[in-house]
Amino acid sequence: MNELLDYINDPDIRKIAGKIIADTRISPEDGLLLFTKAGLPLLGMLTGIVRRRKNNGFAYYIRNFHIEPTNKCVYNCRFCSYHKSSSDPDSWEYSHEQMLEIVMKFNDKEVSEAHIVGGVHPSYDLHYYGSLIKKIRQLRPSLHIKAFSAPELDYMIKLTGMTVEEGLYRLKEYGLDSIPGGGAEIFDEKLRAEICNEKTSSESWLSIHETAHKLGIPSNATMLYGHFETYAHRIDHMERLRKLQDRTGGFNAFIPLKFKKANNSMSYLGEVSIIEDLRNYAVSRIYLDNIQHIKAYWPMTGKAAAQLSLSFGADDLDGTIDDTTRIYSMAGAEEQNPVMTTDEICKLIADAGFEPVERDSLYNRI
Ligand code: V47
Ligand code: SF4
Repeated sequence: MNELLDYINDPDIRKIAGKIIADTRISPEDGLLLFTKAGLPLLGMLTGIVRRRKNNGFAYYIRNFHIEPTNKCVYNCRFCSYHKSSSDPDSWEYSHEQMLEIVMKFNDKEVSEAHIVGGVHPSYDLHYYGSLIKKIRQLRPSLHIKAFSAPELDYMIKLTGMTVEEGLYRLKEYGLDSIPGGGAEIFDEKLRAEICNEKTSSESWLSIHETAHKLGIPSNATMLYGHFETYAHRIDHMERLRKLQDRTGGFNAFIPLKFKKANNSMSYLGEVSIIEDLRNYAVSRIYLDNIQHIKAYWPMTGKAAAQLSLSFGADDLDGTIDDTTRIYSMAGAEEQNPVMTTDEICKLIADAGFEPVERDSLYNRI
């Protein structure tokens, strides 16, 4: 392994590579240097070491489906292609019955997770969503319910007049199992004010996840990249997550979300290249040494890029999805009807040189 160090000319990068090989935590300054000075081939080798150490040659997937209760949203994030105002003819809001019908469509299918997220609806409170979860649980008791991003939770809990702790406790009683990673965007306050001024602050996002972890509700974390942010903003974002994870250990996975340009008011920015995506996966895998899994969400990346990301730190491709999400197709993703059979997902993983492992929501092998 030390031979690898002999080929690195830059003394700063050689020192950081030494730390990575020795399994020593890298600093924010090191993270920034990796982003700015390390070439992609070297990042691939270094992240390969970390990935093997953490997840061997395994690549995980899950049989899941999404429910998107509504695309009506009280907020107006500039990057979002999904939300609509209540008066918009393209807006929707499903009744409980309609959402239970979606669950029943999977009656004869082996699915282990329902992922429920949508817009922040102006009038749906915690009890509206809590009773939905309870009905889903009655219908399919073994299903893991991963639901509601921190901004949705923040709003529905406030509407009900509870504290975050009371609200999350109540939702857990209703049957909530875990929380997805959405709404984190980018934590830098100045940048956040430019792209999603109105919604849940970075401090609140982190505090909602910390409270959830303390109540025994695990969660995921995301980062929206490829817009106005600098590498320093990305490192700052990951540093805040790494610190929280040191305290709680409650994050299961980190999911980098690349800004997609279609149908939103930041379209003029365009999209970053796949090289940038791979660099970002690699540095994330190295930096977030206390988060076990890095997810490449294939409905967003496309199948080929997700496959490639497995060699740059990602170890999880999310799931079969079964054409139940619109968030990324509305933002211009190439997968307009995201669906993959388990055979397809396994082949995709095996073709990339990894061993497919079906998992449950908590990454237990099925
Ligand atoms: O928070 C919205 C993002 C997120 C765009 O936890 C956009 O397993 C790119 O969080 N370009 C919601 N991104 C999706 C999400 C998620 C997805 C998959 C798995 C999990 C998980 C969580 O989508 C939002 C926002 O960051 N988003 N618009 C866009 N134009
Ligand atoms: Fe609403 Fe979420 Fe879209 Fe923001 S990203 S406008 S909170 S649906």
